[in-house]
Order: sequence, then structure tokens, then C-alpha cells
Amino acid sequence: MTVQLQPKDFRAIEAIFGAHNYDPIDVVLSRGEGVWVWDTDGNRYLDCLAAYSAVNQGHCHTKIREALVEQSSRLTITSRAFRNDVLALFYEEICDLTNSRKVLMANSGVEAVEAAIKSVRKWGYRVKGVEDGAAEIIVCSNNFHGRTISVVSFSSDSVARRDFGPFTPGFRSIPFGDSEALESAITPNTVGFLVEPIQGEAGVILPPGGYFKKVREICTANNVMLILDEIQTGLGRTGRLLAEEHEEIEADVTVVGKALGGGFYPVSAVLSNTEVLGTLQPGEHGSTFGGNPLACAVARSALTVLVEEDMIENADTVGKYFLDRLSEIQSDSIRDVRGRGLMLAVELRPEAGGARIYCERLRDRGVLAKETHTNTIRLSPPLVITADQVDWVVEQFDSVLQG
Ligand code: IF1
Repeated sequence: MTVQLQPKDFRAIEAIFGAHNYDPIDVVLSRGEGVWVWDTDGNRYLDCLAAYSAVNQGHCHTKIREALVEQSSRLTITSRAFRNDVLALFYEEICDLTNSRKVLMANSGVEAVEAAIKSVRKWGYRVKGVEDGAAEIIVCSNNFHGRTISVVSFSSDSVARRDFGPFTPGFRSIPFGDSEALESAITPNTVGFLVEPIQGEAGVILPPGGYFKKVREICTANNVMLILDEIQTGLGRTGRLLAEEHEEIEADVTVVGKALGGGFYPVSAVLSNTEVLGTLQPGEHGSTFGGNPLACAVARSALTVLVEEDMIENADTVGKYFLDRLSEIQSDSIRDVRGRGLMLAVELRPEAGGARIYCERLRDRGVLAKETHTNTIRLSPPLVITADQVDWVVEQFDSVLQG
């Protein structure tokens, strides 16, 4: 006999058995297609979170699913102890698309961030000539790069760090958007500057114009590797394949993840010039699942779909339209509307009572969005959203902000 669980049952069972490390909006989803998701009662919602940008291509994209099914009936994993016949094809394609020289594959985003840190440190010792154990990496305050011990070691978010020490040394934090602070923080031991092109978790914070041009110059002048965390901004989210294109710069090391797996599979990668990843030797880094043929097949398809179905251009044009339409909303509750491409945020005034209640009202009207910090609603729908759908979302926004 199958028992039909009710939404309250899912909540209760999760509360009993699960670690309470999330506080989800109460909606139990059971199906997705494109920009839409459905709950267990059959109610439909427009997904304005896109699984934290893991489903830029839209939920359950048919072509990526076919790639997954096809590969999964042939060969899923070999480990990297043996070669497989998909890895090389993925390497060539992603290097070609992103103008990179070398790739290292991993699974989650933070794992790729860790691999970037390790390889840049090694570059520092072996190529730059930093004394053993002295390498420093500069990061920005209010960064978000993931949840491992080393990565929360340089977080400025007390909730992300509290009770998790002792922490990893070797990081120094400066304000985001301040190129002079970067210049002053660099020492002969600085090997890298790790930064998000747009700070996501911090609330979709765009840097001042020209910031990254200066950052690029400073890094080059000081022989410091510029490491861009494009895990959230990459793969079309901001209306370019990589957000660095808006800044007309090229990073030395780029980290991608999330939508690289098309929402089907965790896939991440470090992309770099020849020197940085070129330092790694057999045995120095690896993972059981990294670079497996199923991951590579899914990632190849995820990239192809993004490019061939013009999703990046759509993010650019529909993103601009979305920002314009949100900016037109007349409401005393709104403090700021900002973003680039389809990485958008509406910041509410503190008097509005917090973003969470608006996210819940939006849910009641068929729009799923999630607050970040207390007062900001983040909007990052799948890149296949249309202008008509944007109009409808804006109507719902308008209603909940007037109510
Ligand atoms: C959570 C935000 C999104 C990231 C950047 C690395 C990672 C992420 C720039 C790590 C992950 C997710 C993780 C999720 C919340 C989240 C997020 F709220 F923090 F800002 F996407 F919107 N670099 N971001 O944004 O990647 O290891 O998770 O694959 O609750 O931790 P991961």
C-alpha cells in the first residue's frame, strides 16, 4: 500500500529526521518543466530561484535528459584510474568556449573553489617562488564561496563561521569594489585574489564600473593570480557566458559549477591558464566522481543547450526588461532594484518587515523566490523565461508590495 503524504507530513518528517540547516519556504515540489514547478497538490509556480542557478537551462530540459539517459545506459563512471571516452571531448569544448587552457573537473562548487586555492598556492610556491607555507590569498568581505572549513575560514558571515573553528590561515580580506584596498593588501607572498564578479549571497552587489579592469591591472603588475568565482554568475546568468565579459577582462583562474550540470548532476570545474593547473602532478589532487563520463556527457549537453538555444542572449534581453519593469513598481517598501542579466534583486526598506513574508505572499500567488539576508528578494529564474512571463511575475510583485 502506498501512503499519500501531505505537505504537513513532509515538514514533520524532515523536522524529525533531518539536520535543520535550512529553513525552506513551505512548498513541496514534485515536478518541473522549463521555468515552471508544480507542488504535490498540482499547483504551478514560476521558479524565480532556479535552484540557486543550477537550472539555468530550465527544469528537466529534454536534450540534457536525453544525454543523461543515453550516457547512463552506456557507461557512468570509471574513476580516473582509467580513461573514459567523454572527458577529452568535454575538455576541448569548455576550453574552446571559455578561452581556457586547462581544466580540472570536480563535483560541487566549493570543491572546485578548494581545488583553485590549492593549485594557486602550489603555483605560488613553484612558479612565483613564495617561501613554503607563506602563501596568502586575498578575498573580499561579504564573499560567498561555499561551506567547507577552509572556505568559511575567510567568510565574514558570523553565522557561516560560528562554532566551526579552528580555521585555515592564509587569507586576508578587503572590501569588495575597492581596487586601492587590493593594491595595499598585496605583499610579496600574495599568490591570488579570489572574488565573485557580482556578489550573490551578499545580495547581488555589483562592483563599481571599471573596478575589474583595475583589479586585472593590479594582479598582472604584482604577479597575482586573479581567481574569479563564476559559480553563480557564470553560464549565462548575467547575459554573458561568463560575467568577466561585461568587464572586458580575463581571469587567470575561473571556477564554474551549478548550471554546468544542467540541473541534473553536480558538475564543477576549475578553468585556468597553463601555469596554474599545470603545476598539479599525479596524486596531488583528485576525487572519485570528478570527470566521470556521466558528468561529462551531462555537462557537454548543458553547455550546448545554453549556446544553441540562445539562452545567454535571452538572459541579456529579458534580464534588462525584467530590471526595467521591476524599477517601474511604485512602492514605499522598495529601497533598491538592481542586477545584471537574470541575476536580479529587489531590496526592501527595513520598515517593510523583512523579505521573507513577501516571498511567502509571492508563493501564494504562484511565484517562488527566496530572501537573502533580511531585506532582499533575489530573482534568478531559468534563462528561458519570456517577456510575457516577466510581466506576470512583475504583476504578482506589484500586488504583494501594495498589500
Ligand atoms: C547554500 C547563495 C546562491 C556560490 C558561489 C561557490 C558556491 C556558491 C558564488 C558553492 C553556492 C549557493 C549555495 C547555497 C546558497 C547558494 C547561493 F545564497 F549563497 F548566494 F546560489 F544564490 N561560489 N551558492 O554562490 O557552491 O558547493 O554549493 O555547489 O545554501 O550553501 P556549492
